[in-house]
Order: sequence, then structure tokens, then C-alpha cells
Amino acid sequence: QRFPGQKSADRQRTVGRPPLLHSTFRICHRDSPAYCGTMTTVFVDLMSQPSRACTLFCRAAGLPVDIEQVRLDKKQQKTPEYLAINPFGKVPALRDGEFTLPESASILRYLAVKFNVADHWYPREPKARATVESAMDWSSTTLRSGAARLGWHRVVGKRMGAPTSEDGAKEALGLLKLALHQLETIWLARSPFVAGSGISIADLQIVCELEQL
Ligand SMILES: N[C@@H](CCC(=O)N[C@@H](CS)C(=O)NCC(=O)O)C(=O)O
Repeated sequence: QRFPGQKSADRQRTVGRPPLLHSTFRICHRDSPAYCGTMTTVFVDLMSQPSRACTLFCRAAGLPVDIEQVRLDKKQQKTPEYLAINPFGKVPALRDGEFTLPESASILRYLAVKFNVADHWYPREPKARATVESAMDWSSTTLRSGAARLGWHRVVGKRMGAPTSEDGAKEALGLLKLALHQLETIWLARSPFVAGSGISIADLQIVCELEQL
């Protein structure tokens, strides 16, 4: 499979950039029949929910995108090389030629449009598209504020020696319970998918927030 604007596999292998970061590895497509060289790279750490959503999308939709690891435990997200790609110092981020992009939801939408993916991922019809975007906004603002904060206070922050508290965890749990209720009674009321009859990038975003709980 070849997407518009892709370079041939041979060209990619010859011209491919040297790894940006130490201990970089490529997660997908190197050994896939679809791997045929690409200018597009997504930088991730699979400890990160938004990174997993982008990685999952690339894999599930078979996108010719290189996935490179940025190790949060080694603070690689704060190196000058990476800050040149994402000045916020967070994962994920995307680089496509000279273009760089932070924020997972924007990355998901960009990839969907760039690679002209199947409609169910990111529908072209305006109302269906807006529903996917609404679910993504809800996930970023509402679900994540409970789920990620709970994980931070109970697990991640503790491991990193950051200040955490049981009060913080309890508050996050309250937000999470409300969000889960909304997910079941509103987003999933009529379909196993949040925004229509097929799986979309919103489902990937949401499932990656939930899977580690
Ligand atoms: N809204 C951002 C959130 C990105 C984010 O919070 N990434 C975290 C990991 S889940 C990160 O890189 N943290 C490292 C840091 O802040 O130094 C997105 O969706 O991309």
C-alpha cells in the first residue's frame, strides 16, 4: 500500500535520518509490508495514554508512520533536540518534514486527514465529524482530568517522587466516576462506539485513558 506523497522504501532506507534521540527504537512498520518510507514520525512513550492513542491509530489504520520512543523516565522530553520538536516538552509530538505538531488529538486528526483514512475513523460529513471532535474534547477535558490525575496520585507521581496526596486521589476518583457514568449513559447509549456506528479516533483516545486504570 502506498499513500500519496510517500517515498519509496529504498529511498527511505538510504536517506533515512539518523535517530534523533539516544536509545530510539521504531515500534511499527519497519517489518510491515506497508513500510515504504515516510517523512512522518510520531514521538511517543508508551507509558503515556495520549502516546498510546497515536500509536494505536497508526497501527490499526496501517499508516506509514515511524514511531520513535522518547523516554520519559530519562527525561528525554526535556532535551534541546526534542524541545525543538515539541517546545512543551511532552509526548506525543509529530514531525512531518519541517512541520511539527504537539497535542495528541491534533496529531490524530492530522494523520487521519493526511492519509485519507477510512471514513469511520474521522468522518467527512460535518455533523458526524463534529460528533467525533466533541467526544475527543470531552475526553481531553473531562475524562482525562479524572483518569490521569488518579493515576498520578496513586502510581506515577509516587514513583517519580513527586508530591501526591490521598485527597488528590479521592478528588480525581470523584471526577472519574462522573465521567464513567457519562460515558456509559451518554456517549455509549446507542452504540458500542462513542461517535457513530463505527470505531473512530475518539474511541482510541478514550480507551487509552481507561485501559490502565
Ligand atoms: N494534552 C497533551 C498531554 C500530553 C501529556 O500530558 N504528556 C505527558 C505524558 S501522558 C508527558 O509528556 N509528560 C512529561 C512531562 O510533562 O514532562 C496531549 O494530549 O498530547
